[in-house]
Amino acid sequence: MDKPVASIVLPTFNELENIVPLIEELQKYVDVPHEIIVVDDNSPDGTSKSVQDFINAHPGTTVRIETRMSDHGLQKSISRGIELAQGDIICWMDCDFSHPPETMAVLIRKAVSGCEIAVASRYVKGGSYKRGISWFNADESALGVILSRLINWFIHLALDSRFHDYTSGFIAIKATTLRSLTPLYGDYGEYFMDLMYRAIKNGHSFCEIPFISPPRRAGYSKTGTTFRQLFRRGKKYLPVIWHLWHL
Ligand SMILES: Nc1nc2c(ncn2[C@@H]2O[C@H](COP(=O)(O)OP(=O)(O)O)[C@@H](O)[C@H]2O)c(=O)[nH]1
Ligand SMILES: [Mg+2]
Repeated sequence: MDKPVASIVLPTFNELENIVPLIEELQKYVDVPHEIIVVDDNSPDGTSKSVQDFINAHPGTTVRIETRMSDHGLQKSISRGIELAQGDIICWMDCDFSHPPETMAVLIRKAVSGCEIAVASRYVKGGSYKRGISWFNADESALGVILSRLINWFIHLALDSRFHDYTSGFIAIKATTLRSLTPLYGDYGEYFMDLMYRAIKNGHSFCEIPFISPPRRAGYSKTGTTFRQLFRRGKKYLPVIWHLWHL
């Protein structure tokens, strides 16, 4: 294929039941020439093999699989996808259907029409969560939603209040802009806060698209949903906020 307009990076760890349906839905909704780069951290559930089987069954497909055998991690996987990406617009999202594929198509359309950094947001008018039922231990628990809101509210006040969803991780960004802001720093959700704050501080423009985040469709959250797991994750944000505050 000619150079793709958009490169969609899909970081996965144990997303066997979600990844091929997600690829198929992205192909249905995204209406510009694009490539899809799955970056899998050698998931024990066979995520990489299922993508390889999909590629074998679709000769000429623009889907690629990159299986990382060591040095695992979400941000490192996204960074590897960025290195491989050939499009003028680079995108990434979670692969559990909590980030709807039709919203990715909207982000790409925004980026194509000139928005430098298009981010899908739960915290602008029209955005929200579809709640899980239980407070504790259920996937996408209400507790997790409340802690995410609290973290975002705090970051929003402490850093730049023009931007709303600092832990979104659902983005389509002009490749030249992104490459001026890499390497990414941070391990899990913090990298996104760091990226967006530096982007805004450096004068890059952005637009925020509301989306409603449903619970993951299948499989398990890697963050965890108990108070202890969420607290352990949330506490990693504090030193990053402190660092960014002093930039
Ligand atoms: N490659 C890679 N992907 C990861 C890793 N951890 C999580 N992911 C992916 O990152 C996305 C968000 O993870 P998820 O488990 O839904 O976390 P949560 O939304 O915070 O509960 C999903 O696409 C995961 O498959 C990792 O260590 N490596
Ligand atoms: Mg998730």
